Amino acid sequence: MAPPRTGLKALNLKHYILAALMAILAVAVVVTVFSVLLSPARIFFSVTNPRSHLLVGNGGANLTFTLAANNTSQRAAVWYNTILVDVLNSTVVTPASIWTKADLKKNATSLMAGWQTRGSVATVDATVSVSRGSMAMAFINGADVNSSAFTVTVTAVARFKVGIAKTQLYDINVMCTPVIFLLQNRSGISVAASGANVDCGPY
Ligand SMILES: *[C@@H]1O[C@H](CO)[C@@H](O)[C@H](O)[C@H]1NC(C)=O
Ligand SMILES: *[C@@H]1O[C@H](CO)[C@@H](O)[C@H](O)[C@H]1NC(C)=O
Ligand SMILES: *[C@@H]1O[C@H](CO)[C@@H](O)[C@H](O)[C@H]1NC(C)=O
Ligand SMILES: *[C@@H]1O[C@H](CO)[C@@H](O)[C@H](O)[C@H]1NC(C)=O
Ligand SMILES: *[C@@H]1O[C@H](CO)[C@@H](O)[C@H](O)[C@H]1NC(C)=O
Ligand SMILES: *[C@@H]1O[C@H](CO)[C@@H](O)[C@H](O)[C@H]1NC(C)=O
Ligand SMILES: CC(=O)N[C@H]1CO[C@H](CO)[C@@H](O)[C@@H]1O
Repeated sequence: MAPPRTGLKALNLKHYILAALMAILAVAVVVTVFSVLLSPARIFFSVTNPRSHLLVGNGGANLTFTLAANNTSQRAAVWYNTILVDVLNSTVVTPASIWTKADLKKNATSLMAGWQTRGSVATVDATVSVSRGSMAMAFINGADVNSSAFTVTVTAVARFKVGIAKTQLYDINVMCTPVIFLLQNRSGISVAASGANVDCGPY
């Protein structure tokens, strides 16, 4: 009975060594994957279709745009825990800048609906209501919305996923400027064009 037992022991030992080696390899692979991956998992935000409508009822205006996020990573999916979007009444962030929070239209196909797959572009529609008489009216500042340039900021918290491995939460802060919310209508003038799309960058 002794020899088979020895054989078994030897076999077990081999298994242990193999298992240990594989564990080390697996850890090495995971570490490499993450250190190489985290920087390429870059998300490029842009403001598309910026436009404004004057409101007849209250003399204010609605600023609308679509925020697009291009996940250029070929390996990592991204999930947004929170996304906050603000519009500033200037192209620079100064103490005099007026900030207004944009409402994001969340639905089953928007940017915030779930995991954004690798190498894909996802969008969410945003609206800012500027009403006459409020501080927010300083946005328009008596000037033509056509010629006023604004800044959109995006503050997000996101998690990345490679295979089944998920990362911790990361902060994303980008600024898109100058954004011109091209006026769509005034006194019966109806304009189809939107302002130019604007790429966002870190700030
Ligand atoms: C303006 O925006 C508000 C809130 O975002 C919305 O309820 C309203 O319907 C919009 N009005 C027009 C004319 O687009
Ligand atoms: C997203 O990024 C990729 C890679 O840089 C690029 O080829 C593609 O055109 C971008 N998509 C959009 C809609 O900008
Ligand atoms: C933004 O609003 C503030 C406060 O009303 C004002 O002082 C400033 O001039 C405005 N900026 C622009 C570019 O209109
Ligand atoms: C959902 O949101 C996306 C992006 O904001 C928009 O393109 C789409 O039309 C919306 N779908 C519905 C059903 O509202
Ligand atoms: C705003 O700009 C558009 C495009 O240049 C133009 O067609 C439109 O008449 C302008 N609106 C006003 C009120 O000037
Ligand atoms: C501009 O368009 C909005 C929404 O389409 C509408 O509610 C508003 O009455 C229009 N304003 C003028 C001056 O035509
Ligand atoms: C719209 C958009 O997301 N464009 C970006 C796509 O990714 C490249 C880099 O891979 C950027 O240069 C673009 O600005």
